[in-house]
Amino acid sequence: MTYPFLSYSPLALAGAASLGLLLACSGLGDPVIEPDPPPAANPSAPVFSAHDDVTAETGDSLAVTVAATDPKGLGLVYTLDGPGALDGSKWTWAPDSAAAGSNTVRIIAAVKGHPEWADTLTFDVIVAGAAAALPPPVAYWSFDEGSGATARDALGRRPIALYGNPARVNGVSGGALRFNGNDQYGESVHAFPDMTEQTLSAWFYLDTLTSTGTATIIQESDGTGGHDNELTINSPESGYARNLMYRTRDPDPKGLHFSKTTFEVRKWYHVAGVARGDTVRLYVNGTLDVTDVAATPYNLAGYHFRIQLARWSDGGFVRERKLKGRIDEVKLFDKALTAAQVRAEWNRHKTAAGY
Ligand SMILES: [Ca+2]
Ligand SMILES: [Ca+2]
Repeated sequence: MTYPFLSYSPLALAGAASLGLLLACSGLGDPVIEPDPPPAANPSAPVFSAHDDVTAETGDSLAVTVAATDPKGLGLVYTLDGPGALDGSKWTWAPDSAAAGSNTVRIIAAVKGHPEWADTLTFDVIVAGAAAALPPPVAYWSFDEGSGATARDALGRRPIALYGNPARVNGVSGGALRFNGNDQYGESVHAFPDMTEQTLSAWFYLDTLTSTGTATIIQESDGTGGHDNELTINSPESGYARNLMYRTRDPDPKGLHFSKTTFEVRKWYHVAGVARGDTVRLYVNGTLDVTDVAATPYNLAGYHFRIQLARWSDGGFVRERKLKGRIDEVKLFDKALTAAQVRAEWNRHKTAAGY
């Protein structure tokens, strides 16, 4: 008996709806005062699908089509609040240098004759370029002090003590540190802050390879095996390609992220590890290299040990991984930089880096 009931129920509903319409029509002559339903609840109102933020360089020509639904086929009118131009539902913009930074674009779709039936789509366009706006870092070691046994943090919170007197040399911007891969490294009693998003950005130059090959640029550990946060250059001597390893604080292998790009000695490179939610992106020389997506968000918080520079150490669990070469302009952000923002960091120093 259940089956016929279910089969006929749509017809029953349609009949009820038609009856309701007839009853409403029959009452047209009577004054009926009812409150307007909120626009979002109106089934005739359009609905935009979500749209991600957009990144661009100055000089790019952007074109984004953002059609909303038209549930009743009544026709939509699109209007724009923000930069660029709108032709129907197609938004275009060629940002110049004055637009560098974050720009809010708002597009409204309204039903013709019913402007109160509308939906609004908002997205951000981050424009890179010479004056691209990066968020403030939470730590920034420029190595521009010129002398002394401390690598100064521009934010003042996380100075790194230097051991073995690493050389002060020219970097991609001002000074850099050159480590001998033996007894020279940096260590801070301070740690990274807990983060929900992260970008670890650094420039490095390998002079030669050490006996084990693997060379850590910067690392912050948790005092026990695994679960560290680091940028390390792997090596064939240790069974890897000579690629970048960016680690989030997750158990292996979830925490391990490897670049496709491999590196040569005696060249400057820029690398960035970016984590936000369930997505990690690695960038090499301003270009997206790898995207890793996990089933659950990556971890960037937890128990912290000390920051290491040019070596790897996890308290009593020391593997060294000393770097023989140069490190410059190391920056830690508690934001996931956009592709355009990473590219801006690359563009800023690539000429001095020999590109
Ligand atoms: Ca520098
Ligand atoms: Ca650890």
